[in-house]
Amino acid sequence: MTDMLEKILSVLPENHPWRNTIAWLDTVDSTNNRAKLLASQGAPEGTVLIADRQTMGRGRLGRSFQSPAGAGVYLSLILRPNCPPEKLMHLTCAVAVAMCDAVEQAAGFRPGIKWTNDLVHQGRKLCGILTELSIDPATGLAASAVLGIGVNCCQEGFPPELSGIATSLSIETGREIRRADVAAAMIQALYAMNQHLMNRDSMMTRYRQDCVTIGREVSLVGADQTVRHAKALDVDDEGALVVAFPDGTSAHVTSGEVSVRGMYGYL
Ligand code: BT5
Repeated sequence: MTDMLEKILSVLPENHPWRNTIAWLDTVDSTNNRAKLLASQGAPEGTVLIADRQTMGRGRLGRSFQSPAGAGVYLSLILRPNCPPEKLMHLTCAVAVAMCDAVEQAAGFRPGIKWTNDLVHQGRKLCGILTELSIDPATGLAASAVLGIGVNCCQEGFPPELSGIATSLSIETGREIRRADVAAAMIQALYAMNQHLMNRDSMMTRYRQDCVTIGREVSLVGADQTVRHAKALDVDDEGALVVAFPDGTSAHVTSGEVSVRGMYGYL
């Protein structure tokens, strides 16, 4: 499988600054687990791990991300922000916009973003993002950020539990998708995002343009599984969803507090 790495490098520009810090893994429990370990051992910014398959691909809040062999790009990137974590509230949103750029580049269509971190097309999910920060206890700064992204590329179908909610780039385009093209586009989009990461306002403006949740009636599912109905009005500059409740009150809710479901389905 090292020829996958060769294929990715053959698509990346020859002078790309992260060329020498990309690794391809045949099987791993989770590229985010491996990247967090490497980050704790001092791996530099721009370290990229890509796996053919994950045995324990992770989503948020203990959920899993199905990562079968040969089907997707399962990628984790290490950044070294070294800034107060409050300055990174928009990071997951910035990654989502970058992944819209990457999909557009590699597959020729621009997906939407289901708040906060799912890329969707025609109402189905084709990419999930899991961002994990590590804070240096001595300085209180974010010593590393591991950005984990899974993109469904070549699946022609999904197991029953995902068949109503998941899709892939090949299903959506009706053509063969080369994972190396997708991976290279992701790396380039993430590099560009990192260059402009502190330009929060323009990142969030782009996020709002891609976010398909704004304007919808949604169900907010709390950690305790309580459900509240609301209308999604906007996304604030820190990535929180601004919602209005039927009683006329409004709130800014974060992805740590609630998940969003559509009133009549996944979106
Ligand atoms: C996510 O969580 O969608 C974040 C997924 C991040 C995966 C990447 S892969 C590389 C890196 N290494 C890791 O271990 N993780 C990252 P969440 O929003 O919690 O969504 C999880 C839910 O998505 C599950 O409960 C399923 O309903 C659904 N799901 C699982 N696998 C899927 C898939 N392959 N495609 C679409 N939906 C999926």
